[in-house]
Amino acid sequence: MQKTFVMIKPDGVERGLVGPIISRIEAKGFKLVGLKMLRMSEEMAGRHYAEHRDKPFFQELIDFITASPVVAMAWEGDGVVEGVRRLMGSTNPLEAEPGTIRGDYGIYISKNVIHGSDSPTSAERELQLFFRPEEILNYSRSLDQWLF
Ligand code: D4T
Repeated sequence: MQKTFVMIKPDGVERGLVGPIISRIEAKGFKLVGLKMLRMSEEMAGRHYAEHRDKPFFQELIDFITASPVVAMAWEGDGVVEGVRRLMGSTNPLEAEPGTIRGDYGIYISKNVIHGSDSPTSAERELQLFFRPEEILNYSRSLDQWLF
């Protein structure tokens, strides 16, 4: 079954949006298989956002993501990578559709509340960065027959 990495960013944590965001992904039917809260180090943030190292917004991004704790999660389900991206909405919250997480909860691209892997390959890399193998759980829910 496909897995993806999702992170509630420091703005989402400090604004008390952890519960509402998790509720939306749970209500969709995806399965939570890993969860932790942590404060990212500069080194870890640099690895997570390595593809943006040469962008003008890189240092601002690192300062923001390390400023306060984040909630890191592993979610599972058929099509979960694309499914979570659609629940999140566009990167720029002002362009994200109302009804999406960023569309409902954000204004600025630099404070867009949530991260979700953009491909199965990124998901694998990001899950490995945040979780040890034994921290991602394998279990079945009695309602899986209605969702999967
Ligand atoms: P993340 O990776 O946070 O889920 O965002 P996206 O996948 O939707 O978008 P991204 O990789 O293009 O951007 C990563 C991260 O950088 C911030 N950002 C982006 C920013 O502060 N200024 C900018 O101009 C851009 C393009 C927001 C998300």
